Amino acid sequence: MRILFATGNADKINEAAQILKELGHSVEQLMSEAERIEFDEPKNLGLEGVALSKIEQARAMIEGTESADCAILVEDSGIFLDAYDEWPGANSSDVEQELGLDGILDLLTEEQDRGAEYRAVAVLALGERVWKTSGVCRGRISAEKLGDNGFGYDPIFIPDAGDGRTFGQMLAASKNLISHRRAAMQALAELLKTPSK
Ligand code: ITT
Repeated sequence: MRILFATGNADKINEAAQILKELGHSVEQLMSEAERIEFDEPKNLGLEGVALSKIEQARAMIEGTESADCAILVEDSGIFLDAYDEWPGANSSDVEQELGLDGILDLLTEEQDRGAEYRAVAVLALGERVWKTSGVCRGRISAEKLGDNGFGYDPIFIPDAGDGRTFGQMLAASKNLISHRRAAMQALAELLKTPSK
């Protein structure tokens, strides 16, 4: 299936495209950089609320255009720190920009719980049909920034399913085998095999 991903985050597109390609789907960005619109993101509704809101906005945007018959994908994701009652969650992007990864590391003292997880909610719409899935990747926050790969919080996130390195130290192909995005996209690909809503 040809899937148009409504996102301004090129890293998310690359990861989703790599994962979904293996599962028989192609992924392209819905709008070019020039056409890019800022989605209204009701972050107080959490990842799922934001994703459902974004899919409605994306659907309204393509109505009457040549993309109207295509499958549209949105995904909202974030990191949740055990020590901070699931913060920053849906606000991960803003918090990353405001504090930086050094600021996040400064918030975690040696005694504090370093457990964390990435979560992703993916929503795909095709005509009137809508599919929703989610994925989680458990791990912990490292003591220092390590590695330049990936994006966002990857240099400070050590996945439990890995070998002790941060996502920032891992190749994209290795991250994509165990990430929250992999889990959400794989579940989506499974659902697309069935006609369920
Ligand atoms: P769109 O809303 O345009 O899709 P965005 O980057 O703003 O792009 P989100 O609102 O879903 O996307 O915010 C996701 C943020 O969560 C992202 O900017 C990172 O800070 C963090 N994040 C999510 N998945 C991540 C991953 O795989 N690796 C590192 N950081 C991630």
